[in-house]
Formats: sequence, C-alpha cells, structure tokens
Amino acid sequence: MVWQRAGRCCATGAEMGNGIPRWRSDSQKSYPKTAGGKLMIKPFEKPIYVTRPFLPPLEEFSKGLEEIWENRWLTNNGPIVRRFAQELCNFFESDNICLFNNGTLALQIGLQGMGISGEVITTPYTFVGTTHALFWNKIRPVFVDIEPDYYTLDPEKVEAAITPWTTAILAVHVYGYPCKLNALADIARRHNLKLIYDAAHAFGVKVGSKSIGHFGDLSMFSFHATKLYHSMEGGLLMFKESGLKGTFDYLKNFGFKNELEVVMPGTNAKMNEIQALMGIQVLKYLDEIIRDRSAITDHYRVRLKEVPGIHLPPPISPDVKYNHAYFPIEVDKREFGMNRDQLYETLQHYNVFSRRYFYPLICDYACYRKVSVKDPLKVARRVADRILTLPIYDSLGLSDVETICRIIISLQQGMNVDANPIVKP
Ligand code: T4K
Repeated sequence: MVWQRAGRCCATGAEMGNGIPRWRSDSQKSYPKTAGGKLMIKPFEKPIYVTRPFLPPLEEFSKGLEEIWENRWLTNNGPIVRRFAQELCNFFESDNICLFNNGTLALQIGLQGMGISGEVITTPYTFVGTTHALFWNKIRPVFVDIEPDYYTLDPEKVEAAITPWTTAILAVHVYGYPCKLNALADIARRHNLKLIYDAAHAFGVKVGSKSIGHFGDLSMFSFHATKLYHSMEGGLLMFKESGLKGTFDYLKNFGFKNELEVVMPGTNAKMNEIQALMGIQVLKYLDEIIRDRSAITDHYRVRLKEVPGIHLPPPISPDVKYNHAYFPIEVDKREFGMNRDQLYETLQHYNVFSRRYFYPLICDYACYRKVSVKDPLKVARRVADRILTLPIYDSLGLSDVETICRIIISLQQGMNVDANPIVKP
C-alpha cells in the first residue's frame, strides 16, 4: 500500500520495515491520517497529562481521616504532622528538617531565616516559584547560564558572576538531576557564599548513599500534587545548621514563641493534618512509584534514542539513584521536521498533554524583564526553545508510553524540513 504525501509517495511502515506507518500531509491537517482522513494512530480516549498524582488506596486514606475526625485537630503542628516530620527525619537520616504548606513558602522562609540578602546567583531555567522566593526577600536574582546535559547551573558561569554583593548561590536540581555538587560547593567555600538548592523535583534522589538533601547549606523539596512524591501541597527544608530549626518554626507560625511572645514577623506557612496524612501514606509507596516511573523512562529512552531530532539527556551516573521525576526531550526542528511548539500542539490532537517545562526563561517573564542579565544565556535559551517534558507517572501504562512514542516517531517520519505548519483541526 502506498500513501500520498505532499509532493511525493511514501511506503507504509511495513514496507519501510519498521512497523511504523508513514503518513500523508496536506495543508489543512498536517498530522498523521489515513487516506480516509482519520488519524492513523488513534487519539487517546482520555487525556494523557504530563503527570497524575499517585493516590493511596481510598480505604487507607479514609482510615487516616477517621483518626483526624477523632482528634479534631486539623492544623498548627498536630499529631499527624509531628508523626510525618519524624518519618521524614528517618527517611533523610537527619533531624534538621522543617515542614511547610508548600515549597515556595518553604524556600522563601529558608532564605529569610538564613538572612540572605543582596545578590544571589541563580538559574533562569526553572519554575517561577524559585525566583519569587528571592523577590519576596528583596534579593536581586543574577541569572547565569546552565550546562547543556542536565540543565543545571553552570559552575563556571556562577564563578564569573560573583560580585561583592553576592551572598549565596541558588541552584536547582531541575527534573531531579543533581547539580554539579562538588564544583558548586567548591565555589561557595572559596567565596564564602551560602549554597542553597531548590530540590523541588528531587525527593528520593540519592548521590552515593546520601540523600541529595545532605548537600549544600539548605535544600527545599516540594510535595505538590504534580510531584512524584506529594502531600497534595507541601514543602520541606533540610539544612546543615541545626540552629536554624527554631527560626524556621517561628517564621512559619507568625513568629510565635508562646501564647504571649512574637519574636519575629513570621507568616503562616504551616502544613495541615490532611496534607501530612497524605504525605505519610504516599511515602509507603515511594519505591513502587519510582520503580514504575523508571520503567517508563527506560521505554522512552529505548524508543526515542535514535529518532532524528529528538535529543535525550545522557544516562545518569551510576552513582546517582534517580527518581524519574520528569522525562524531558529536546526537539531539533531541522532534524525532526517540526519545532517543539508544533510537536506540543500536534500531541494535543492525540489527547497527549506534554508541557514546556521550562519555557519561557524566568528573565523573560514580564515581572522579571527589568532585571539586567549580563550572561547571554546561550544554552538556557536554546534549551527553553526546544524542551518538551513527556507524560510520566506511576499509573501510566507502558502500552500508552509506546503509543506516545509511536506518535512521535511517525510524526518525524512524515515531516520534512519544509513541511507545512500545524493547523489545528
Ligand atoms: N521550584 C521548582 C523548581 C518547582 O518546579 C516548583 C513547583 C517550585 C519551586 C514551587 O513548589 P510548590 O510551591 O509548588 O510546592 C506545576 C506545579 O503547580 C508546581 O508545583 C510545579 N513546580 C510546576 C513545575 O508544575 P502547573 O501550573 O504546570 O501545574 P498544572 O496545574 O498545570 O498541573 C500539571 C498537570 O498535572 C495537569 O495538566 C494535570 C495534572 N494534575 C495536576 C494537579 C494539580 C493532576 O492530574 N492532578 C492535580 O491535582 O505547575
């Protein structure tokens, strides 16, 4: 069987010997179709999102709710929050942790409690909450470039950007990929800077035998519903200096020391009992969640590694226990035949909702456009224009992952550099 493709004939996939059908393009609907006008790979019946939260069995959660009903204690350091904190101390093998109602406030309070001020060198390639935490502390972000493999801060660029006003480095373990830990620690030590990690994506990541939270002066983990590990909303600080614990506890609870004393102008960033219950219950399944996600990563890697124009991050060092938080790919228009935005939109025709984490760069958002940026951010700009994070979550079946791969592969095979732009059906 032969399919007509704009200006030339294509054989079917079977004839091409790879089992993947070629497709016909026209200016109306340039996504894979049969001659009858239907999509050759059927769109998913239900939307496939970039992520879905893991949920514990409802009976387990209901049982926990019964305890909350019995206690009639909902927030303000209740018994379940205290139990959760203890479990996390065991998990991290550290007493220096503090729970919050979300990651953004955790980071904001972390910076405030450590007295960070002036300029902080940071990445423009992150979620906007990272930079907002600086803003709320009246700290000037100094954006420098990222490295091209894992998209984390480039230590050389950090060192070049240090000024007398620099007080800290705020790096992000983006997608759960560890930053250049040794190089950043070395710079921080030589220049007497605090080293702070936004580890929002990195729960469950280990380097050697240590949790990633043991690196640097402070790390923030997000327990938001979109994270592989979550407490619906939630955040955690892990820190080196044990004296900070008291300060963080004050800051998240209005600065109350006791009923009558307010020792600092804190805010309200407390975790509640239902969040803690979810956190405790999801923690029991963490290994399974990571195992399921790891199988998805493997499947994507095998199927996409040789697709022209799809670039994958290099395999992670064997020293790192990765959490498979995200599956980012870079799309090279010249080789793939579509640019990233075209692929993003075309996938939506198939009911696949990938995300452009992280585009645009933070310094390009209206609220940060006035921040002067000296670094040309060559890598970050290129990556932001090409990045696409594909669906990955524990309950996503491998057959669905395979279908997503087949869609991507067939799109690549059906498009060439001068293909028509996507027109939504
Ligand atoms: N630093 C970094 C590096 C971060 O990535 C983040 C947050 C933070 C700091 C701040 O931490 P938190 O203050 O959030 O704890 C999401 C999350 O809201 C945000 O937590 C996350 N990073 C960011 C990367 O992604 P959106 O606006 O893209 O999420 P949304 O609502 O579009 O959800 C994405 C998909 O997830 C949906 O299409 C469907 C699915 N979903 C989402 C929710 C909330 C569900 O299936 N169920 C759900 O309950 O920001």
